[in-house]
This record gives sequence, structure tokens and C-alpha cells, in this order.
Amino acid sequence: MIWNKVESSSKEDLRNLQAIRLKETVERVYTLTPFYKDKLNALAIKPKDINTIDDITKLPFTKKQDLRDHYPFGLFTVPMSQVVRVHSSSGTTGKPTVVGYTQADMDIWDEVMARVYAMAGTTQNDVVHNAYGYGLFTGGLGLHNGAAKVGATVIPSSGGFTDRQVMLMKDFGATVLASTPSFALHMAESASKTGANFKDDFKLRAGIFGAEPTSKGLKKEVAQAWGIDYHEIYGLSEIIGPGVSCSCKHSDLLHIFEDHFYPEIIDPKSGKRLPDGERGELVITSLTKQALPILRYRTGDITSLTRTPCECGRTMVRMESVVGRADDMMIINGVNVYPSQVEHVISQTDGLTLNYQIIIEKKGHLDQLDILIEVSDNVMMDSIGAMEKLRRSFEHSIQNNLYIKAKVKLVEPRSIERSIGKAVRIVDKRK
Ligand code: DLL
Repeated sequence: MIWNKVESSSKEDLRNLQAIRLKETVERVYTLTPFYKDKLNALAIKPKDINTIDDITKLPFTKKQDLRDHYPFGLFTVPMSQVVRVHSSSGTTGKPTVVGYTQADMDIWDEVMARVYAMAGTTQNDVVHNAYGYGLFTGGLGLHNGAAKVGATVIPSSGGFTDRQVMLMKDFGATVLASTPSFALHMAESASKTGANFKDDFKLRAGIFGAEPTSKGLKKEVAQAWGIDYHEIYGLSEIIGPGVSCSCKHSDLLHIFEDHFYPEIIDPKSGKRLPDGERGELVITSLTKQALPILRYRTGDITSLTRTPCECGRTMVRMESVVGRADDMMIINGVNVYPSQVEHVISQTDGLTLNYQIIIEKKGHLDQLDILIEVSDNVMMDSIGAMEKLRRSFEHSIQNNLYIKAKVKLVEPRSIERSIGKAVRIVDKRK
């Protein structure tokens, strides 16, 4: 089901629309924020120099630090009397990055979220169980308003209280689950602990999962555990919140709503634009935002773009699932590794679960990587020989696949602390 026919626009129509919107955005930030005026003047760029969407490469980048430097509302282009909502990014250290919305921004957010729900086939006949956290984090309210816009019944359960959530999902007949993938797995664990029969006790048929990097293995496990279609959603508060892109039922690639958010991929080191298909850092320009328009925002997320047609009929550019964040990349004795690559190797190993934690420490001059992993319920922890064999075989797989040495510790099922929102996978004690 396609929510808005713009999602199937011709390339030419889309480029024309993007050009008009980019020009308006540049004019807006140039006249209303001294920050962008100074940046554009320094590059000798005036709004009149922006005429096609390809002119976007003339524009400066915006970084998270720029938002922090103007904390809390310094980059807003409207008076506070026009700001109807404030959210912030989910970082836990330092000052958060604060974002604001006018009513028109809220309407766009609802619109793109309705497109997301339509991708997951959601209608007024659905019951959406929303376990994303409500509050300053954009997940809860973003997923809430989109579900309301398509007319579904929303259960605003927020995060935490896992056992209770599972009970409510069953009793209220939820058909669509919205949560982080790690929390969905956590809820599946909790449901199976109670001896639930997933097929008969629950009515779930689809899930909208995102907000954290997730390996193919974990996605498969969530989809299989609940017996549902897995739709991945991507987004970030600086651009709108959830609803920048989402995967339809035909592939794992995520359609970017590029009539509102213009994507580019750059080499994170040189800042040079990379061609379609190559992995690099995702940069996004908001094309319609009023309260906080943002030029070429460096998301820090590593992905690639593809323009091959999709069977669903949507023509908008697609991104692959985020491989990791540029700043989550672990450099272990000179080798670059993303946590999702470790997760992938775990998912390929029988007897291990996707509940794990990576701990990095400095031992002398060398980095030491410890991986703590819970074994599956069917692994006999009291068979020392079998456990040692499993441990060694996994250590070899890590070395063969990722070219790093790791010390692996296998632990009992359900012994690693679960997080309510985004999973905490890495503890870097070198920092
Ligand atoms: O996490 C918005 C969101 C809420 C997206 C609910 C999806 C569902 P922030 O708290 O600002 O916003 O964090 C944004 O989360 O730059 C990525 O690093 C990460 N992220 C979001 N979606 C995905 C995803 C929300 N599907 C940051 N895969 C982004 C991987 C994701 N990482």
C-alpha cells in the first residue's frame, strides 16, 4: 500500500521538486540564521547560486557540534511562539542536541510516518503496540502520531515492564509491534518464558523496528520468534526523528522520503561525495523543515544508496541498512570493526544468542577485545568440554572473518543486563 503518490514520482519531477525546495531552504537559513549566513559567505555562496539539486555540493556541512554550540534553540529559524514541540537526541553524555517543530513540521512528520505504517500494511483495522520510549526521545511520539494518522488503534506502552507489555500485547490483540529490535527480542524471550504459543496467543503480523544498528541475524531472529514481517525504520532527531526511511515488504533496503530529506554519501575523511553503491557516511539535507532547517547534516551513519527500481512501485532512492556509526567503529590493534560485524558472526554460530556485550581494554600497548555472549537454553553449560569447543570455535570464526583476536566468555542465558531502549553493545574502557 503506497500512502502518497509522490513516492512513485518520476525522477525528473522529483529532481524539480527537490531543486525548488532546496532553494527555499537555502534562502531561509541564509536570511534567518547568522550561523549559516556566515558559513555561506565564507564560501562565497549566495542563495541565487543554488538552482538545481546538484548545486547542493556547493553547500557547507552541518555537524552535531554545530547544534551543541547553539544549544538549546540557537539554530531555530522561527520565534518560540511558533514552536509547538521540542525533542532531543538520545545521547546520554553532555548536553543533548535539541530540535524543534512548527505545526507544519509536525504535519510533515506525521505524513512520513503514515508512509512508514502504510509500508507495513497498517490500516484502521490494526492495533499498534508502541514500545518505543515516550518523552524527549523522538521514537515514542513519532511512531505514535503516524499510527494515529493511518487511523490505527495505538497502545502507547513506552519502554520497560517487559512481562507486562507481553501480556498487554496478547490481551489487546496487537497486530503491529513498534520497538527497537533488541527490545522486540527481549519481549519474545519473556513471552517464551511464560510458555506462550506465539501463533495462537498473539495476533502480531508486522513490526516496525529501528533506532539502533542491527545485523541480519538479529532481524531474522526477531521476525522468526514473533512470526511477523520485519520492516526497518531509520531516522534521527536532527532531521525529523523516525521516518526518514523505511523498508517495504520486497527487500531489506529502506526507501528514503527524498521529497523531504535529500541524501548523499560521502567519504567521512575527505568529505568527497561517493557514487551510488559505495559505502560511506550518510549526509542529509532537510528540504521542507521550518523550525530547524539543516544543510548537509553529517549523520555519522555508514550506509550506501541504490537507485535500482523496487517491485513495490516506489521510485525513491533506497539505503542499505546502517552498518554502524562512524564513531562506533572499533579500531582494535589497527583493524576496523563494527559491532554489527561481530553480531553477524554470532548469528552464524549455533548455540549462541544475540545477547552479547563487547568490552575493550588496553593491556600494555595492545587493545584487548572481550566478548561476553549468552548461550542458548539448549546448550549444556555443565558440559565443560562442549562449552570449551563452542568457545574456541567462535573465537576462530571471529579471527577468520574479522581478522582480530578476541577473548570470548560464554555466560548463562539471561545473565547480561537488558536495556529498555537502544541496546548498549560496547563498553570501551580505553576512553
Ligand atoms: O533514534 C529516531 C528513531 C526512533 C529511529 C525510532 C527509528 C525508530 P536519535 O535518538 O536522534 O533518533 O538517534 C539517531 O540512531 O543517527 C543512527 O545512528 C541510529 N539509528 C536510527 N535508526 C536506525 C536504524 C532516533 N534503523 C541515530 N539502523 C541515528 C541503525 C539507526 N541505526
